[in-house]
Amino acid sequence: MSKKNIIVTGGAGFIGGNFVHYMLEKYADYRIVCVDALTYAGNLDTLSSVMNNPNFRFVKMDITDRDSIFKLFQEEHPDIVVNFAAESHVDRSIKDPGVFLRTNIIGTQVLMDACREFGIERYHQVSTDEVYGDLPLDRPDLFFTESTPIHTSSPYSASKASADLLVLAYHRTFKLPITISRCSNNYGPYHFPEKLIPLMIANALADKPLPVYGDGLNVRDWLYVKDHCLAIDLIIHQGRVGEVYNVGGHNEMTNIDIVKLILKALDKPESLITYVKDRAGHDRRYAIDPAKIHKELGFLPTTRFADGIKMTIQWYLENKGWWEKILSGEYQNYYEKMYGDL
Ligand code: NAD
Ligand code: TDX
Repeated sequence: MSKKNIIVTGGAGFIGGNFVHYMLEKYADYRIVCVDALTYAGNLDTLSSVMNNPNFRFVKMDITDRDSIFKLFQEEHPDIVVNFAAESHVDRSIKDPGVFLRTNIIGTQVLMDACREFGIERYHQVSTDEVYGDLPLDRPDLFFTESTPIHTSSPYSASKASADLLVLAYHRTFKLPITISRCSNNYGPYHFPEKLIPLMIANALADKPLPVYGDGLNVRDWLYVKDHCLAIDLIIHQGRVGEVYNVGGHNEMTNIDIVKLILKALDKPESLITYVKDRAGHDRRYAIDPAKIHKELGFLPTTRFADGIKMTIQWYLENKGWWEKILSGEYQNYYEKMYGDL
């Protein structure tokens, strides 16, 4: 495999951070340039072990800052761009949609304009299954395929879907060599503790109430983050230009079952479970049909949920410093606003 220079945006976040580690471990001769604005969700601690790696460069930069992004492309001439940078939390998009539109849509445009200007082998957009909206609980036979119509529920998913449409338009109109992946819910190390699994682990360890939205019966399709990294690795090297690939592993679980499993693993009582007001517009069920990526690229998840969740809980137990620092900082203001009356 020839040497590549890859710009990874959002690499100080959860999935982007895992992807940086994955790529540096797998490809000894690749150069990875991480571009991240270090918003509340970006954390340099996630990258501390690779900061001195000669194949790695970190650049603090906002993807909506056109001049700086163009200068960086001029300097780096990347072969591949993988865009993870995004505002990613649905609840925050309900409280304040503006920044979601700016980063998720305009940021995508800026990156693709830079790719057009300086040339690119591949621009990869990391999207989400949320662009398909949701499925009813009483139709377990239904799954999202790549041809399921876009039908978004939250400002977050609408911004991601808008970006996807823009990416497809740049391919058709400007022949930009793009691919898009739409993955189901990820879990694993470095997951910011505002999202379901790490939030429940952190609260259970602190004997705090576990806030479950609505009836707790909403279903998500969980994939271990390293398997998402593997899927993107396959797509950027072997995926067909212009194509969308769904990524998932057929692992549907209700929220309440996940919460109970975490409590059991940590030997904490179910009395900590507290049902709270439902999320506005709350999607009922996500379920990915991953047949295309399996058939075309041979993708199959390598980590079963039973193992992945154990490894994840263990990681949070062994890396308290990583998440306790977050809980003591700016995130705490958000938590107060979101769950203050608990
Ligand atoms: P995250 O919130 O943990 O990380 C996002 C990163 O992007 C942070 O490091 C943040 O600092 C950075 N960022 C935000 N705005 C920026 C800007 N304007 N310029 C530069 N950097 C900026 O998110 P995540 O969960 O790792 O998600 C990564 C991507 O994967 C997102 O595009 C998300 O839509 C998608 N996705 C996530 C999931 C999931 O389960 N978490 C599932 C499918 C798809
Ligand atoms: O406190 C909570 N209580 C609760 O019941 C939180 C934070 C969540 N939930 C529920 C809402 C969802 O049904 O748990 C489920 C998962 O919630 P999140 O972790 O917020 O994830 P979700 O909304 O499913 O979106 C995630 O997957 C798709 C990512 O955050 C997105 O970035 C990705 O696109």
